[in-house]
Amino acid sequence: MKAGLIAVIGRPSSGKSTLMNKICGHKVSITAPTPQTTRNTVRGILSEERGQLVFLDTPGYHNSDKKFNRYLKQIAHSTLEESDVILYVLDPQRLPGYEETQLMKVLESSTKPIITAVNKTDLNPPQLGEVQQKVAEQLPHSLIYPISARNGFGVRDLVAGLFLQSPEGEAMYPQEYYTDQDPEFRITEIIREQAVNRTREELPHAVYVEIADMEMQEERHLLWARAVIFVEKESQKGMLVGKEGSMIKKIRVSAEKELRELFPYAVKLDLRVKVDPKWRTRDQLLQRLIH
Ligand SMILES: Nc1nc2c(ncn2[C@@H]2O[C@H](COP(=O)(O)OP(=O)(O)OP(=O)(O)O)[C@@H](O)[C@H]2O)c(=O)[nH]1
Ligand SMILES: [Mg+2]
Repeated sequence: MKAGLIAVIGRPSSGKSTLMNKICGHKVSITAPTPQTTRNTVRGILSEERGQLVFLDTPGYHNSDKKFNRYLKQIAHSTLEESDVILYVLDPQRLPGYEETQLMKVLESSTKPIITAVNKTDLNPPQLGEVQQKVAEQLPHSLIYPISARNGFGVRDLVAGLFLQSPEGEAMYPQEYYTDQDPEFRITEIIREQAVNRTREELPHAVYVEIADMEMQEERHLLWARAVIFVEKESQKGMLVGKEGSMIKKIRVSAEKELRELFPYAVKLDLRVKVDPKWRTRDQLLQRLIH
């Protein structure tokens, strides 16, 4: 039996979370067109007769001096250390620039086997061949798979490659598990996904969701949760609440619908929006974001 811990690494928006969800067959990690959607390392699990692969979906690596980004970067590095195989995901819509090249240098310096997924082939990127060539030059030991996390092209072969590179071992999780996240974290993530995908540009990085209160109502077979969506500015609050509360209602209804699919019981949400200009720099909060 194989048992592999797979670190999913790549630049923001390369499609790491989409790919992990596709492989695990469930929505494990939230996705959005905006960069830096994933903030914590999220685990997704694939159990098969061949063995078990545990994926560590990491936040997109960003070469920046900002405090927030440093935290994210740190996770990418510590994840590399603890994994058996690196799954490097790359978006071939543009040729590797400075950040991509720097990232490849970090990967090349690691002793772990690397598998590269050149993603988004469904978009027929004209530079696909050139990108693959660059990867082959910079990561000479990596196997390269052109794939589409969106439509599943090439994903079976990629998974076979990951099993091959993984060591022998015992399963780390029971067969029926596909993630290790607790319900509280999943609820905050689904709310954040709705908030980020339903609003524009300015908002995605400014949103932080926290559960203020939660109660399992056994007799009604539902979980009730009050969640606070923190934003940095008053204007962002206005955007999230919407005209006469129309936006926050949309976010609530669609998050409840998503959560109904994820949990064996209904989830009823009470959403509040608060302004906290400092949430991003408060270390205590950041620590909680990471763990
Ligand atoms: N066309 C196409 N779009 C994709 C594919 N994979 C991912 N995307 C889109 O790319 C965007 C980013 O995807 P994510 O999975 O959130 O990317 P990520 O690498 O996890 O991003 P961060 O968490 O921010 O680092 C989303 O809009 C996805 O729908 C693909 O194979 N084809
Ligand atoms: Mg992600």
